[in-house]
Amino acid sequence: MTTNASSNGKLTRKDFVSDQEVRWCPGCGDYAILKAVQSVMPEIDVPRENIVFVSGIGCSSRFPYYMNTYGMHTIHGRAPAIATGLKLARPDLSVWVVTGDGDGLSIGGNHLLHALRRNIDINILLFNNRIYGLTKGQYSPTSELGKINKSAPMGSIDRPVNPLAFALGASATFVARCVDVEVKVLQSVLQRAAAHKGGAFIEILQNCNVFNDGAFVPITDRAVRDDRQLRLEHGKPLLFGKDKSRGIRVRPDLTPEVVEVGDGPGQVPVSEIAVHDERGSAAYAFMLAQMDYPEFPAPMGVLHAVDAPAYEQLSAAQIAAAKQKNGAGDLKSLLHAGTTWDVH
Ligand SMILES: Cc1ncc(C[n+]2csc(CCOP(=O)(O)OP(=O)(O)O)c2C)c(N)n1
Ligand code: SF4
Repeated sequence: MTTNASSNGKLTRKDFVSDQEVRWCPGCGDYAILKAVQSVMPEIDVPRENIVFVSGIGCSSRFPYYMNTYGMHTIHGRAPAIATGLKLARPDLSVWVVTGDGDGLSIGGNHLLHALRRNIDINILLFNNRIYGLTKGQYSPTSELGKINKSAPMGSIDRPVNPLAFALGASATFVARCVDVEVKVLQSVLQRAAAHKGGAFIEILQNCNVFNDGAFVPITDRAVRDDRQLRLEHGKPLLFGKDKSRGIRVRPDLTPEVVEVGDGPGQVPVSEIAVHDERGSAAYAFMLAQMDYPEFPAPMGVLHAVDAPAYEQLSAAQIAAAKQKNGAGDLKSLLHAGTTWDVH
């Protein structure tokens, strides 16, 4: 890898573009995500040689080839485990996991769960296209009930996983959702994830225009997205719609309801609209995660961002304490400390 910074010494997006031919289908949402990630890398203030992208298997998992950083294209579903080991061994690295809904939530669900609950300081980007792209259109853990495709000719009877609720259920300390082509929001959330000390989970709604085209159009289409997305901003009321004329009121039992905002008859004053708190309870974040179109607008942005000790820090502190108590240790003498056998 060569460092070819621009004349003022600052890296630009182009410095993060690799020399590999991008092999995604024309029109795939992965291109927009790649561009957004490449643009954010110069901003995260980490030397390029300290950035690593780790992926599993899937179209999305080709990502590390296209980043001019270090990278590992590993085995199906195991990127979180590899990234965990890497971050433990080299806490100075900025480690990014790129995974698909199949890779991360099916075969890799267990690995994703443990990476999140441990709060290891890695950034996990889950590209959710609600289908298996690489293997040509089988249903995935996020496919909708009743979805008809190659592996469910009569419609899927699996209840889908909600990735945000999954991450919150694993006690993730940073949970967000973005859309592939809504680049500004995506970039700002990527920056927030990079700055977060602990595990960051971002679900990115990604269009697979070949096997599941338009899966998110009802909430991402430009003409309707203001009415169907709830853009979360810390400290701001949960308002939506082009003119912010609707909002979310939350009952004491955390049941949300959509209301018309205003001072007229049947309307609710803005003071009664819930104010977004990224640092709020997990129950509040779950409430947001469960909100879905058409009953509710779909929340976008950072749902939850709280502080907790990162796994690699706890691990390093424990190793230091053990060394102080017992000395540096000697692996060979440890291995030979008990009864040993020679196996022939
Ligand atoms: C152990 C193993 N099982 C199954 C597969 C086949 N396989 C490759 S990618 C994939 C799923 C890809 O879907 P997703 O993670 O959603 O990524 P996408 O291609 O949609 O980006 C599967 C089942 C494999 N490569 N290895
Ligand atoms: S199959 Fe779908 S997800 Fe894979 S590259 Fe093509 S459009 Fe993208």
